[in-house]
Amino acid sequence: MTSVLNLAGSLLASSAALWRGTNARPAALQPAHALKLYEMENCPYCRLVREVLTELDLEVLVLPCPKGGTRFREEVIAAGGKAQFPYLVDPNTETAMYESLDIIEYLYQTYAQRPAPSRFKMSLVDTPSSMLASGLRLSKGLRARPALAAEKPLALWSFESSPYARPVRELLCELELPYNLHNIGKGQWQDFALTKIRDRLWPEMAHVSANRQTLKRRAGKVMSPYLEDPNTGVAMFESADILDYLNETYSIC
Ligand SMILES: N[C@@H](CCC(=O)N[C@@H](CS)C(=O)NCC(=O)O)C(=O)O
Repeated sequence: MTSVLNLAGSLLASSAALWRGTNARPAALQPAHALKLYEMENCPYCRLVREVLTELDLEVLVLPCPKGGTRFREEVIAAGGKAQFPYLVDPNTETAMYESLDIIEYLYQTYAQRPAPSRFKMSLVDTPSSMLASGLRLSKGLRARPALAAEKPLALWSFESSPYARPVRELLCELELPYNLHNIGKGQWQDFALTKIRDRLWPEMAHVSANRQTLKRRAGKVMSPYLEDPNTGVAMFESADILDYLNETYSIC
């Protein structure tokens, strides 16, 4: 099992962030090519952007830039002039930008065709609560650790507030492993039931979210996190198994 303390801390962090990044109301448009997000897992501003990516159900390639990282930080400095995160690149519109609130506004304007959350609320409620969530995770998901590079990006199926997925994202960040993030935010009330119970009660249930449907087809059930590694052919559920796999395969300390 993922250590109980780690999981309890992750649960507290999701609560501190007021469980934003749980529900999905898909954007009206989907980007033809995945967005790219340069970020650090435990950066409070990056969390705000990831919450919106879950809420809008947008596909994104995450390029982890932990402190001391050497793989993707230079790309941001070369493109934007400074090492500041989050940094979003949208290949569909040839747009690139810093600043979490600008990125959120851009995502709503471009893909959701509905208003973004008010800047007032974002500044007074969302940002401080995201800072509290980061404080609770201390240095997890913030500093680079020596690791082998992955030739191809991994794929992670999760939603932002998932307490089990957070430790996996933290490790992916520390190991600077890029990954395609397939958001599986909750789109209907049955999604709040535990996977086993839901599958027993409604075995034929049609998921409303496209990513949930795809995950069910690919892996037989919908549960967060689910990791696929195209470099080794490995695919697995269970956060503790995923953490062991990533450490054994990529960590070199
Ligand atoms: N106002 C910016 C603040 C972003 C920011 O301060 N990010 C920190 C991480 S939390 C950063 O990039 N620090 C530079 C570094 O870690 O190298 C936003 O909302 O995006």
